[in-house]
Amino acid sequence: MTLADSAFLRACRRQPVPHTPVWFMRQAGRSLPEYLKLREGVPMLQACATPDLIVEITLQPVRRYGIDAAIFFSDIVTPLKAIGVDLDIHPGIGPVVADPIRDLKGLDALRPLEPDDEPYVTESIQSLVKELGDTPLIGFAGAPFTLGSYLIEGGPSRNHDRTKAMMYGEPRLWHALMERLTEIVLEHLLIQIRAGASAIQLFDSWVGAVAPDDYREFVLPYTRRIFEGVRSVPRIHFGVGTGELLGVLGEAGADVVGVDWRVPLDEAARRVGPGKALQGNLDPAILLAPWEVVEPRARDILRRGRQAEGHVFNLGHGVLPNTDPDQLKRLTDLVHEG
Ligand code: 1CP
Repeated sequence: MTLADSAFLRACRRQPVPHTPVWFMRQAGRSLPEYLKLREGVPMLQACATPDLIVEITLQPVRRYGIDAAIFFSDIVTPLKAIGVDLDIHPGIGPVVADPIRDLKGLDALRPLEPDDEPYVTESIQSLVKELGDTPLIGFAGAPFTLGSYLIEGGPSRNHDRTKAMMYGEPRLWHALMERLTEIVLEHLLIQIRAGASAIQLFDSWVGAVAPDDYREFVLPYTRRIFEGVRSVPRIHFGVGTGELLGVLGEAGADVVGVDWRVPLDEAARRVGPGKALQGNLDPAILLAPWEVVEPRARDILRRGRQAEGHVFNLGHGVLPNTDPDQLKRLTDLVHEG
């Protein structure tokens, strides 16, 4: 097997596979004891700028589970930090922005990302590609809507009220913000691809808050431009609570559409339409139940996934921090055995 022939990249391209490939969102840096040990006393953003740590944390789940792809250890806000936005990641909370963007003046904080703003990204990916051999490395970025939500709200938010208030109430400001974020996200993905990432995932985690027509008007032009700009590798597009958006997400141009646990994969295939592979979609909370509960549900997902033109097994959202790593190992083995 070669990298280009790996089950993961083949499934993304909708080609026949020897077994269903599997990886887990947030597989790096959650429940693994070896991760927690490495991170002791190291703030998150410092870890994300330290190549030795990035490489080791990215490899940990690959060694432990034997999954079909690695995902670069970082966070969606690191390119914003790299251009000087005053933000931090608070343990147990998430990204917190010192000066939320609420007006045109606030946009000044968002200068373009230059190719050499993130030397630690390039260096880490170059080492990882050597270490990983035939295992693909997924690069990623947060999508403009989701990044915009942190910048506008100032931190995590339940309903994204201020974000939507800007989108509906100040559309010119909204579009100007989305334009700037689109260029930053695109450059961040290109930096990862140039360094050797063999696929990318765009996380639009919170875009499920938006109705389909509003998605078309306020979000789609930007996700479309991003996917057009990264045609050289398979592209995965993921959001949470996007059941009603699956059709319009299919129009954004990714090769693979991620599905959360709320819509069964056979139904998701129908909603997304032809010409796409799907990724998903076991509810991460099911892994907190005994294996006897997990097994039939995982098999059901494999069965429904066969209705899609390609299937990458994953969870419907990130691994929960209290997940027993042994459950993920058993799940990986089950998916591989088919
Ligand atoms: O997948 C991996 O294992 C790679 C590491 C990774 C990824 C892909 C991290 C490390 N963050 C992310 C993406 C990310 N970050 C997303 C998209 C994926 C998703 O929806 O889960 C989002 C929305 C964030 C923002 C973020 N960063 C949050 C969520 C806050 C909220 O709004 O609820 C949190 C808690 C963080 C911090 C973070 N990111 C990653 C780690 C290991 C941590 C915890 C760091 C710490 O507290 O020390």
